[in-house]
Amino acid sequence: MAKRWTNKLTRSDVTPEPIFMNRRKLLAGLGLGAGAAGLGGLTLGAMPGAALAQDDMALEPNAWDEITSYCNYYEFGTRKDDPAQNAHLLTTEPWSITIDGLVDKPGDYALGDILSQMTMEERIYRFRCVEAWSMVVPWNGFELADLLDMVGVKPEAQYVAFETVYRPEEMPGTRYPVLDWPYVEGLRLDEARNPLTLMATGLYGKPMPNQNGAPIRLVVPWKYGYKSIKSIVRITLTDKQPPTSWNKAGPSEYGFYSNVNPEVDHPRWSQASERKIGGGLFAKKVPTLMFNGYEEEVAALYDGMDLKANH
Ligand SMILES: Nc1nc2c(c(=O)[nH]1)N[C@H]1C(S)=C(S)[C@@H](COP(=O)(O)O)O[C@H]1N2
Ligand SMILES: [Mo]
Repeated sequence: MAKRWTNKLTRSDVTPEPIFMNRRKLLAGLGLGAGAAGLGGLTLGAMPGAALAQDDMALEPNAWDEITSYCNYYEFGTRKDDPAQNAHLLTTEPWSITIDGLVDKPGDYALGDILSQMTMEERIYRFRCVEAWSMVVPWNGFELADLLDMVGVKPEAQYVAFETVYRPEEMPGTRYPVLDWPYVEGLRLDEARNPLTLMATGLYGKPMPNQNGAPIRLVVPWKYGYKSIKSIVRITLTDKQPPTSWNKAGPSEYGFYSNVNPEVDHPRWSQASERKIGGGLFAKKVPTLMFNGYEEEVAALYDGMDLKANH
């Protein structure tokens, strides 16, 4: 299969130094104090510092250590370093994905059988968390559209729902009701079929580390990071908009679409700029780009839509 989308990223310097930021305030709002949820770390608001021009958003991938040590994977804890500490507990072999709902060929598909039919690519994508930090990640994976074609999507299908594996015995973070487990996410079918939408199985040409969502996760680079659901065990085609974990946890703060948009602030913080992980605490505050820099590729999906109402 031909490569249908090409990166337009160029290189600039990025130096390593992780920072810590979490959703302590939201958790506090849910009645989960830092102690109750086992939280730690420092909550940083927008930091001072000159915003760089958008040309400086030209990108070099973050270091392996940055990508694999500064993670959000709440099933393994809410601190950024918890997943790297705890995710080794997750068994990722054997692995299969149940694909069901409005498809021609529903079933439990062994991951190896899926991969043998997919075209693997490297995609260097910007990755923008709703918490206003960002990285650049060299993913390995295949287009979700190819998997959907493999199983055959029925004409009535309008949405794709995803579910993360839920194994309390392997996931110490699920002792806490931070989210309603299992973690679930969803996309509109046309978003799922967009060539940018990736099912990722690796980083830097190596198998996906557990903390980053082994053995297979979604990557939707124009949306806030929480849409990129990890360790997927179920994909369901449906004609109804599926529930999503962060929307259930905070409906006024996290919508279904969750497109990166510098003009639509989070109710409690600005989304106009972001801190690049690896830039150091007081450097590299950069303006956030519409659709995280993928406007050309995805803006047409939302023609005529009120992006504030549909945040
Ligand atoms: N199952 C699951 N998927 C998840 C999350 C999570 O807590 N659980 N966190 C999300 C959030 S908020 C972000 S920013 C990204 C982080 O991906 P990374 O740790 O590989 O950078 O994963 C997303 N996918
Ligand atoms: Mo995130």
